[in-house]
Amino acid sequence: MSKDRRDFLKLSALGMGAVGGTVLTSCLNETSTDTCVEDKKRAKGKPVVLSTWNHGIPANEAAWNLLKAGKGSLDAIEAGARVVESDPKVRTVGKGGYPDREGKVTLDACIMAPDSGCGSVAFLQEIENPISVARKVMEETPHVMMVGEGALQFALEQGFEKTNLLTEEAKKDWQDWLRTSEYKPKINIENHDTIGLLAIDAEGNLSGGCTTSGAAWKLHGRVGDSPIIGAGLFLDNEVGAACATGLGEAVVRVAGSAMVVEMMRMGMSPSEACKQVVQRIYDKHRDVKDLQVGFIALDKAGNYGGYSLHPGFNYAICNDSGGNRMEDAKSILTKK
Ligand code: SD4
Repeated sequence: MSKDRRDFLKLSALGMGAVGGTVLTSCLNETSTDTCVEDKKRAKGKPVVLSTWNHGIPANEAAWNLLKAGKGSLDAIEAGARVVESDPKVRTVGKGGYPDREGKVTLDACIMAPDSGCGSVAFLQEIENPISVARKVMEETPHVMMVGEGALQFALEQGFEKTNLLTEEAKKDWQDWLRTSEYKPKINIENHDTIGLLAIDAEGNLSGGCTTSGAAWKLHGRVGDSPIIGAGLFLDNEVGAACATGLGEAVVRVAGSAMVVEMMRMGMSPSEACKQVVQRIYDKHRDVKDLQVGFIALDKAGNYGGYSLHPGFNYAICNDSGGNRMEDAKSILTKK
């Protein structure tokens, strides 16, 4: 890395520290201030981690181990996401993820911290753990989002190594797909889609992450909702956190995760807030036969929930009261 670039990154990161380090303590009005203080008390000392789909179980386990050891929610989120990114059997995240129609695996990820600091990478190739690159973007640069070649260059400068993300199994499926080359996103792909994770630590602080290889067989260069702060992931440490899975184009149209958090701010429970946003997506799309979206949300008090458009979406929840287990989300549509 050139000296100029190194100095720029260092100085800018210092500048960000000053802004990002500000602890958000205010609530909207006097009444909600009381509520926030109350909720903080209840959440303190009671970590929770919540993740999308079945691969949420191993992700939660890694995150939980750190939370129980007293680590912050941001470290827990990164650790949980990395487990799934590095699992070559998962076809929708990281190494082993399905490629685009040109046979290239391109990854999208973002992370968000309790102080509303955030980092994101999109259209990143040949790097196994984009969640960690996203964290570096947040911590080492003045930026929020880096894409493509620039993001890869940054990752290499930060010490990440190039790796082949296209496994033989994923390549074979891609070659089978090439025979028809029909682009039709499948809903609930093999029941293990994008991983979105939300956590609250023993201090009552929220963090979140989202990481994916995106829609299988997408156009080369396509980016979904997952790395977009406000769409695939959003949190406000005074209120709660939310993340999305499913067809990213539909989630982006309604600023999905930000909307879920705002609905919680207005007083809705996590699952009611998720339901409202799924309903909004439903109302805006004429044909929802092949459209799946799902949200999970966690509020400041440690309450959680999820909702999807079609049945089939589930999430992994881990807390002191019930251990690490799967729960089915409710859906707006029912099985025919
Ligand atoms: C995307 N939301 O790229 C991601 C992928 C996903 O179910 O979650 N698919 O649109």
